[in-house]
Amino acid sequence: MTQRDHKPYDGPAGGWGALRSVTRHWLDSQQPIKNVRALLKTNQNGGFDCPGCAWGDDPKGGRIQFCENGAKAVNWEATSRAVDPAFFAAHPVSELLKQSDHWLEHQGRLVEPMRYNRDSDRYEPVSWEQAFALIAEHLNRLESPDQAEFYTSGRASNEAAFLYQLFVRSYGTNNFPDCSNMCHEASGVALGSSIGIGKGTVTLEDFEEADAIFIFGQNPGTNHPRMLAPLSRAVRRGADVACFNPLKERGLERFQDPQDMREMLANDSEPLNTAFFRPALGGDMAAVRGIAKALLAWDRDALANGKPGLLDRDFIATHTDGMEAYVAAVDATDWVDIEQQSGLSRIDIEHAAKMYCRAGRVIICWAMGITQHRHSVAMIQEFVNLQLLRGNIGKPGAGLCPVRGHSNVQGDRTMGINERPPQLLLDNLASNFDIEVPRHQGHNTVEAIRAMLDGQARVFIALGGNFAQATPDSELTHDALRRCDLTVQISTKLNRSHLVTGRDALILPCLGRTDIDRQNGIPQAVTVEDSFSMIHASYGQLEPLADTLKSEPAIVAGMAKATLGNRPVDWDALAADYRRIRELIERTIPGFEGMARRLAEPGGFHLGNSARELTWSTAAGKATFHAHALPADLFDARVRNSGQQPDLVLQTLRSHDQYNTTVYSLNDRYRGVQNQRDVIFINADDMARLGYHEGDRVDVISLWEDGRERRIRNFCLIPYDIPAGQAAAYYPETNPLVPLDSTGEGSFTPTSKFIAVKLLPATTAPTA
Ligand SMILES: Nc1nc2c(c(=O)[nH]1)N[C@H]1C(S)=C(S)[C@@H](COP(=O)(O)OP(=O)(O)OC[C@H]3O[C@@H](n4cnc5c(=O)[nH]c(N)nc54)[C@H](O)[C@@H]3O)O[C@H]1N2
Ligand SMILES: Nc1nc2c(c(=O)[nH]1)N[C@H]1C(S)=C(S)[C@@H](COP(=O)(O)OP(=O)(O)OC[C@H]3O[C@@H](n4cnc5c(=O)[nH]c(N)nc54)[C@H](O)[C@@H]3O)O[C@H]1N2
Ligand SMILES: [Mo]
Repeated sequence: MTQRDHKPYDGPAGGWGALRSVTRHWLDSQQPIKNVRALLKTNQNGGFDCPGCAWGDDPKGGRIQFCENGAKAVNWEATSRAVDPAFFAAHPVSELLKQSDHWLEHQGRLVEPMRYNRDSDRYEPVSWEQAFALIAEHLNRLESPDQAEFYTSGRASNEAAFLYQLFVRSYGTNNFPDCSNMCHEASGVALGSSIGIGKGTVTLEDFEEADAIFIFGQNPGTNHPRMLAPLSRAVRRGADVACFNPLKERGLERFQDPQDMREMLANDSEPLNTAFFRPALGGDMAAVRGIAKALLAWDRDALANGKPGLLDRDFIATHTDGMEAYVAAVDATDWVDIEQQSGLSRIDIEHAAKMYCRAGRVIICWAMGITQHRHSVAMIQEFVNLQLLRGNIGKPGAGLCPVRGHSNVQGDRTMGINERPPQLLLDNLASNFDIEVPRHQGHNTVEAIRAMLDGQARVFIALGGNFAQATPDSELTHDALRRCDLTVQISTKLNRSHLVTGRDALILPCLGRTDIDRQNGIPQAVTVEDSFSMIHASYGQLEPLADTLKSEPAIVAGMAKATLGNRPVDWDALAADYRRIRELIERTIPGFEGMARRLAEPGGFHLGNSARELTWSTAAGKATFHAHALPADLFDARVRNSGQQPDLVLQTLRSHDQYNTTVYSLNDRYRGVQNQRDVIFINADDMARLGYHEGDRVDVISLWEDGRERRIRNFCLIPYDIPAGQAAAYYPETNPLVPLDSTGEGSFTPTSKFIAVKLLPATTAPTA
């Protein structure tokens, strides 16, 4: 095994390092030639949608449309290694549980349906019919449909998601815990209440027209590499880019476009940022409040001196509600509190405010550094407040851009994967399908875990994802899954969720985005929606690894038919031709009228966005200012009630070589980490203050009032350029530390970017 190592990385993001890394993953897939051909079809018309992130495709098409990490995602899915019945016969589950997440997924693709046998502690082959019958038997035995939980991860296509929600609602529940509960939920909640639609208002073209782009809590060099191209173009044409991130993430600093050969050969890297601000964790709301405070003060000065003001008063008068209360809240916020909570000086904030004000058109982007906090909803509402002051919504080159994670997480919501479904959707379902739809709210992810723990929920079915690892409070969550009568995982690859089983458990192997999906011999298209509300078709390109695999729509149809018979639709007929599913989507989901025709357009079609069109579906009928005071304390009272003082606040993030719980390798190139993931990034002064040295091994515990011990063991301290008082470490290894009840106010999202922790000397020897 190669040496563990850490040394600072001084190359650019992208560039030759990215090409080298892609090549390695190509070879590792064991079918490099096939995959090169497939990669050239990534995000192309007639090709497949990259199973990586939800960034949009270049509307002009052409050229290469994948990035280093997209290539990793494709090579990871399209491998010739198979996890077959012989593999399961050789490995009891208790033995597999000892393996790392990386090892498990690296074994290859799941190929046959398997059922867990408690006596042999092994998964054994089962036919698809028997598997569906077992699911139906369990579901039909429950006293209430609300005793089942139906999880979705954001790779499921629109067709699979639509069918799934139709099945689950016909069965009788809205229990749709979803990966987006852990992801951009706060964005949906905040935007819904502020502008009447829970989605971003910009399109990819807007990035070409913005005068300034503000990026909060996002690491695009790793997680949305294709975003770096529009950013680098923006900088080159003179737009400002302001980054708010406690870590100087490489992709936000310097970037080399591997798709641009001239740049590569000249070995030039584009200095990306025009300004970099390093806030305290959870401090962005205070920072934005500061920008608004400076803006309002300058506006008053200008007016007092007979100059034009800085606010867009026409826009405010015509389109907004609640500005007076908001201005009063800003006036009532002291600079002392703003500086203290944001961790930024007034001078820095005023510098950001100048960049903001001199731009006629501003886009604000954000991701998990914003959404995974206790006050995320208020924080995102503050982004909207600021944009409303300058009319920066609904005009070209300006708007709000929550940068989504999974490639179809936004589409799944649009299709109705929602534990709090809009009335309109329920009405449409009831009338189109003549069913009694459940009207009461269902469980989100955290509520689902509680329900399983309490014995209220007995069956857990997952359409993709890795529930056991992606969720908070791992020990409790694993306990919750183990209490179920039945757990079902519809998956492409082996992961820990298959090993943390209910009394009965099934693995149902499915086709992935790269696989050709034939029904009755005819290749099917599926559709997806990106971060910019563009809907387009995706066609798999590679022969499936085994003919025992089924598509997600076929699996959903199989479960539905076994459970409900031909009620309320002919499930087999729908799964036999996805155009029939799309006809139902057209009739049920607003915005999809004429879907079949509009899909034929190159690049697909835009769903439309009411806020972009200056129509406000809010309670007030206008875009709404929300006037919050800054949080009195960033720490939850339940941390304070633990009776202990935290040493540090920990954020959990992604390495460059992982996709959520999928760990491609143990390296993190841009942060200079090699062959290890059990590390804590810490400021050198904090390390000294706490009495540790570089390379020391520690246990980490988190603080919460319930007194339960949440601990991760034997992590290595890496001194890092990180603001004092903060630490960072990789997800999912850190999920045992996130208390289940530590969630965002109004969003219920686990606060994965703000965990109060203490370090203790390690109690066990290193594992590897
Ligand atoms: N290759 C790859 N691509 C992916 C994924 C992947 O795992 N791998 N995951 C996909 C998914 S589902 C998602 S949701 C996205 C995630 O995309 P990101 O949100 O970029 O993912 P994280 O690694 O969680 O990075 C969070 C960033 O926010 C910063 N941050 C943390 N706390 C704060 C804070 O309080 N304030 C500010 N200003 N910054 C903060 C961190 O330093 C880090 O740079 O990426 C998607 N794309
Ligand atoms: N501490 C901490 N926790 C977090 C986060 C964090 O930043 N910090 N981030 C949160 C976020 S943003 C998210 S989105 C969640 C992610 O949560 P999930 O979406 O549940 O997790 P993934 O790791 O993306 O799921 C990987 C698994 O999906 C399966 N899979 C892959 N492709 C397909 C497919 O096409 N079809 C099917 N059916 N299965 C497939 C494979 O078996 C693979 O093992 O995690 C959340 N948890
Ligand atoms: Mo996500």
